[in-house]
Amino acid sequence: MVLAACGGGDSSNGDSDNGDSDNGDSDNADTGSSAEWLFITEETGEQVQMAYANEFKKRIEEKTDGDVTVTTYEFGGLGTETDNVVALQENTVQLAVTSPGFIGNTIQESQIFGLHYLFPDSVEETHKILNESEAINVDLVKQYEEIGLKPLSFWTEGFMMWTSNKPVTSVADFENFKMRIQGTKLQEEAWKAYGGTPQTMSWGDLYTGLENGTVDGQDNPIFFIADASFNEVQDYMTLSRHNNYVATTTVNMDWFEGLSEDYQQLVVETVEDMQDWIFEEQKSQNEHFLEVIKESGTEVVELSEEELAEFKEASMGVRDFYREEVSRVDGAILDKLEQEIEEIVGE
Ligand code: 6CS
Repeated sequence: MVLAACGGGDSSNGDSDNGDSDNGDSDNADTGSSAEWLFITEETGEQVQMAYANEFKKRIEEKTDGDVTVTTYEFGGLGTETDNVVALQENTVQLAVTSPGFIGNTIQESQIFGLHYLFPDSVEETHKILNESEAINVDLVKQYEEIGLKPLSFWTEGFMMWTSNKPVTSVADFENFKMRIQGTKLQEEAWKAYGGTPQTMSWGDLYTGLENGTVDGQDNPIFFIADASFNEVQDYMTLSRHNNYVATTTVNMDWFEGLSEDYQQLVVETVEDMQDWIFEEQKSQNEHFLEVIKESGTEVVELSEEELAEFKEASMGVRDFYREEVSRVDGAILDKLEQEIEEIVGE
């Protein structure tokens, strides 16, 4: 393997013919012959997940002096977000950025990230928790490994905010509010706890769904709301910070274990090094797009301490639902994570 810092190339968004590719199996890695690794995300253009995949591509291709080509695929390149999970399990792609809202029906425990107000009101502290938590990086990882997937890192795409066509600042405002969800039962329960009516929808259909009133609102990080132009069809964005959008860099386990030790180390090190890089990337995109939304005329609403407290209180019962109806380990991962969060926030 060559680890010289030269070469590299432009990102390709899934436009290569991968029919003849070998996927970096150990033989190729050992002999140094060329390999192609396919990397799928749930986003498009320069959105955070694609920025991540293209940065990973750049770093790997540079470090292997072009012996490995990483081909990145945008959302839709291989089907829906849930098709991405199947493609990863079947090794049709080797790497993916996955979200709990889509992989949560396959790995129940990952729905933990759908719990509102679980993480602190600081994206920096959330970054630290995602990097250091044993509950996440050891216990939750085991749940993925049981079905042949290996998460290499968990990282935030930023706070989630809800949008609407009327001000939504109290639990009562959610009564009969048709809220778009990605599709897990935890997400369903989370909005029902406020009196809302959750409705599953792919983000590819969401702009139209909001425009024609099939749904009344949605939640996402700021960069995504603006880049997908949801603000064009929503009058209000509430800085609800009810959740952090946690993305997971995930690989097919058999593929990863088939790589030479050098290549395994290269992948792990690159992903580790990218944790701070992606943190800064999401931060800058979210800051930039907040201004874009303000300028677009969509009203940005702050919640008072009292309003926030009402939502937090209403959300707490969903943790019991997670423990009793979702978790396969009786909520043990949540118990540990809550403790770790308390320790980190108290530092
Ligand atoms: O709302 C969604 O479904 C999309 N949101 C983000 C931030 N990334 C991908 C996902 O599919």
